[in-house]
Amino acid sequence: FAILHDYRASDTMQTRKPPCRRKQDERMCLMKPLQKGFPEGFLWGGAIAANQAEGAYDADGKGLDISDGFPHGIKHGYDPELVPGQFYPTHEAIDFYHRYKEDLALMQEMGFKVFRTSINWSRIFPNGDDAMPNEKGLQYYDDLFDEMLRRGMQPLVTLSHYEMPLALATKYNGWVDRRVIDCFAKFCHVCFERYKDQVKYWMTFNEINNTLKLPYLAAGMVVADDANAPQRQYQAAHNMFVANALAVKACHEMIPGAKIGCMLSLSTAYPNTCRPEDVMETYQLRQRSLFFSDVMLRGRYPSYIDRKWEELGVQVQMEPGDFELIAQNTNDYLAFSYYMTSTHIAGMKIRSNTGGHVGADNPYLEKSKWGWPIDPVGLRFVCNELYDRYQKPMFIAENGLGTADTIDSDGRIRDTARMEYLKKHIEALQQAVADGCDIFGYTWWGPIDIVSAGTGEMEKRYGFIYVDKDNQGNGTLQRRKKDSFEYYKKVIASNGQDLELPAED
Ligand code: BGP
Repeated sequence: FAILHDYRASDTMQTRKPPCRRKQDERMCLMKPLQKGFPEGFLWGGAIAANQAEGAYDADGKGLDISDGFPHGIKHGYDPELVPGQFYPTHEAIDFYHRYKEDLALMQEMGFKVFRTSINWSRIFPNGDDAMPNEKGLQYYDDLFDEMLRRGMQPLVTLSHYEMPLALATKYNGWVDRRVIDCFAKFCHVCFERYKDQVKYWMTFNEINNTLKLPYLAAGMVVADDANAPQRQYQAAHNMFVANALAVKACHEMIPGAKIGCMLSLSTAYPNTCRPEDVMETYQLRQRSLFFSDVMLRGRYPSYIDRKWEELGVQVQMEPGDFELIAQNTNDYLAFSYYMTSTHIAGMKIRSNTGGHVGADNPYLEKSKWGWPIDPVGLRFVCNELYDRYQKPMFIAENGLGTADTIDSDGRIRDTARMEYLKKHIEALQQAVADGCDIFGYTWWGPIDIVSAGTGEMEKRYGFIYVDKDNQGNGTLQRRKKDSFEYYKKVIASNGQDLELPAED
């Protein structure tokens, strides 16, 4: 990546070159100098998803998407019929659709270099398989990306963040059906053509590995879990791999210099004990996730999947040319979300939420108010694990703390826990960079409060900016800075060097 080459060639770096003491050390001198701080040009920013922030769920020709029918978050079942009078959190969300200028001005004030959001597929193709795209939807993102650029932020765009048009999900059972590949390829083509001058950083599917854990959410699979679930999930995964490869190919052909990543949920699990069975099974659990990046970054199916499929009775339908396409069109970088770690005991039921695996408690870790264990060292561990495995540039696309915030009588929001979480995770990231991991950006999840994907709550807040809205939909939608706003601003201004927390008052 250009920015990475730039920083390695910079003067500051050259002055840190280790001295050659002995002749045999000369070989060492050819190695790149140790990266201490964050590289110059590091992309600091924040990330949201269209469906969790925009609202305007039926404005300007938008169709329903898979997130629109859930009163309590998108993992809690599926209902294509909207019930009159029922409150649906995504329908208004924080009205980012109409207020993005005000919100991006605040992001600019914090010094954001990058802003990650998604293009809601159902704004562009309301039914997913329409003959023509919806111009009003296209225009909205045109204006949005222009505004980001005007404010000094690179748009980082997710093409599919839990927003499949509902019509495709019901007609085809989501990604289980190969015909969805053409619909997605057309959507990508339209986006690349329209935004090729504005967007240089792309990613295909948000947390694609959730296809095995939260299949409705990640793959639009409306048919409930049953004995055939693994067959359908792996079939959906293959279809998404083909679609991913087509998107990579089109992106490279249509937008010279653009980078397109894959994106996974890579919060991890440790073995609960040193019992070899726990260790082995935890490793296999990790393979369930890394299977996805193995295919998309290495360009081939890993050998361990044959046995897995045989045990599960899975037979994935593939077409001639699929392997070549996947092999020739691997992603440029690995983006991932990291929230927490859990622990695994051999034989335990595998459960997940939007933060990752939900396993057995780790006595060494504290938990957030929503029960997510807080583990900054785990972030360093995961970065090392992934860089050792792929040697591809990495982007931390989501990391954050969802918690309850209250406004004090003086009008301030003292979100100390959020600042502590941020500080510790940036320190861990800095360690990972010093370990040699090639990391080019970090986007805090939910820099402004948005709707929770997992539970549909507003009051599970991640933001540096508070939004006046509660879980029932009451509130003025007024924005207000929390204490963490100034803190993140300082972190960015110092390129991750000044992490000192403000004195409590
Ligand atoms: C990730 C999703 C995001 C986001 C985040 C936090 O899995 O990519 O969309 O929502 O989790 O989860 P939640 O909103 O449930 O707290």
